[in-house]
Amino acid sequence: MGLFKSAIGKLKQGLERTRESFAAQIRSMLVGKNLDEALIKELEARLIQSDVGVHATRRLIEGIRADYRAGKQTRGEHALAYLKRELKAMWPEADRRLKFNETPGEPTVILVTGINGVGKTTSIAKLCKALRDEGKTVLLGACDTFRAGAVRQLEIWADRLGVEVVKGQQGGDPAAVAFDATAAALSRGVDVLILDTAGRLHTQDPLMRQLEKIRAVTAKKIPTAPHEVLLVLDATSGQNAIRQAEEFGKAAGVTGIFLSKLDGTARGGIVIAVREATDIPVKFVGVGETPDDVQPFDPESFIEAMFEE
Ligand SMILES: Nc1nc2c(ncn2[C@@H]2O[C@H](COP(=O)(O)OP(=O)(O)OP(=O)(O)O)[C@@H](O)[C@H]2O)c(=O)[nH]1
Ligand SMILES: [Mg+2]
Repeated sequence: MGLFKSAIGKLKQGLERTRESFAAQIRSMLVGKNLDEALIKELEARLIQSDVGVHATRRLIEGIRADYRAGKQTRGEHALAYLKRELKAMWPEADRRLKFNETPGEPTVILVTGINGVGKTTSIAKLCKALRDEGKTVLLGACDTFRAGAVRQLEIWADRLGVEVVKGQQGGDPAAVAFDATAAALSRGVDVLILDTAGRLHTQDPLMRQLEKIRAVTAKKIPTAPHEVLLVLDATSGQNAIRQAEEFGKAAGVTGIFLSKLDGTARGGIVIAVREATDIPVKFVGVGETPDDVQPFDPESFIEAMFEE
């Protein structure tokens, strides 16, 4: 996909816990067994218990059962191969790419949102590093004026990564910072502006309106902005993450998901449930706490890494 090198080793490491619990159990349930109705039922129960979700499970199991009854699948290995193939096919290629501003000379604006503590700021550092590695110039906007220390946290990352930050007053209007940052990105001619925002819940009306205002002020300067609204979801939060994707998707015009903290969870299957519950593509996964710990979400390598022996 051009942007971001895919380091399979890192991804495998990040998915270690998911592989050990979820995928290894499915493997050992299926490998070396004859397929029968009881085994299919057992697989169904296991998939539902995991974060794959009820809908995806039903669809996958119906496919396996139909094949079994038609005599096309007779072994557990057949079901496993089917499962992997179907899972990999759930994500169309095109919508996983980061969208850039196509107007020459204008920056791409990426707005990053999500609830408290999911990894927004860290994920911004990761995106920033990956974009810089691709030779792009990056500017950061510190629109989290709410939490004490938030600006400083972003500045520390910025110093390490060699980029600049546009900031405002602690407690000031985040939309004013977004406006200044967009103006600065335009006048400095940077390629990408990434806006950090304070954590918020979709139920907090004033904060959701504030997000809308941030979007609107960037569009005042650059009519096509923001080009991406990335929702950061914490993979360790399981089904809660699905609700956040649904709610933010409706309220914040989310264009992509950054799924963080995959390394800390056995719940990597959550990507499947997110896909089933929303049309929002997962674009990136976070697999650790350093700026290098980011991967483009690639279903092929993701599912392979998840199910590897
Ligand atoms: N293991 C692991 N930890 C992560 C990952 N991403 C973020 N973190 C950690 O999660 C914690 C919160 O990260 P932040 O980036 O501050 O989260 P935030 O969403 O900006 O938080 P607020 O601004 O307070 O809402 C930090 O300790 C990060 O190091 C990840 O992919 N893996
Ligand atoms: Mg933050």
